[in-house]
Amino acid sequence: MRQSHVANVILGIALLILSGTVSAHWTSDRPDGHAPMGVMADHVHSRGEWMVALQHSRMSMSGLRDGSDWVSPMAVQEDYHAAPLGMDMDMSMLMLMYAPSDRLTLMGMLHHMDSSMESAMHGMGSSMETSGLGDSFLGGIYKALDADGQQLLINFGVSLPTGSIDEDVPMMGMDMRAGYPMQLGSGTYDLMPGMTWLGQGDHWSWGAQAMATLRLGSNDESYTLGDEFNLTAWAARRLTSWLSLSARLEQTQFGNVDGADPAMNPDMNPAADPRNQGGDRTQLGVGANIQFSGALSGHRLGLEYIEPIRERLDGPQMSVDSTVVLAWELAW
Ligand SMILES: [Cu+2]
Repeated sequence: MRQSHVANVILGIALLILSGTVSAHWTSDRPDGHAPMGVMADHVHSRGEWMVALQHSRMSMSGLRDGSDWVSPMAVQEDYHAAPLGMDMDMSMLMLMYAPSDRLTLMGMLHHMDSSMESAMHGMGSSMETSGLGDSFLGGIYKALDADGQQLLINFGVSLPTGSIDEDVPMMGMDMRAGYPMQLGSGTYDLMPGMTWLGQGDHWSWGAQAMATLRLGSNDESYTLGDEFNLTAWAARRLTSWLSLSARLEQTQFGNVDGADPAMNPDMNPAADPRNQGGDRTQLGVGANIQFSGALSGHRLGLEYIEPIRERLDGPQMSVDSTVVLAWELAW
């Protein structure tokens, strides 16, 4: 499988860096002590420490792919009434972390979603919007190993179905159920197990994380979103005491919808077709982390820009152009 090649290359690079310089003890007290902002649950805190974070991300999509090939909206409208042209998904996140011990950090996340999608239908354009509370997350990070400038973390948690899955949008004078990507949540409790490996040298740091999203049962609209598997690896260079730059590779695999929402017409739009939701995507991210000191000690800012370098989509399905993640963090 192609993705295991990617994983091997990433691990190979990481091991090369590792064999060079390793500092005595891993510390989060440097700008690259937190992973690039697109990586969640990448670090633990010291006993009694709290952290709050606000994050905003925007994923922009345009164009349609079937497999890796582009498909025109005209061709899609031979099989569907409408063809999606593009979509923007804005996600705001509020996160709280607390460490009851040096080994265990607990975390919770709330999300707010804002999505808009443009479609072409019989030569006319239409747009729809959905907005509201997304799914929530409760979980933790357990520090299993901490030696030789490296840490091994065990991630665990559950995504709670607080996001709506019955968002309707007006279309041609009627209220119609918006497609799967426009819904605000999964509608199911989702287990999110994972593992994170971190390493640090004098000027470099690196890490890798594997994370799964496993959907339990089916939701109130009689379907289950596909499981997701995410593998990412990064390297960061500390340029000054307050600034680091990062590069990151990410491989994501996501399954098709099992079952179907009876309120959606799968012939209407590929976004409402349960067979057109799966695929896999390889992405490259570049980012910057800033750690403040003095009067602003405890504050951090981070920015990451992520772009696909390869997509294979069960299509026709909208292709991702880019994702931008901006975050502010405060620990005390
Ligand atoms: Cu934190």
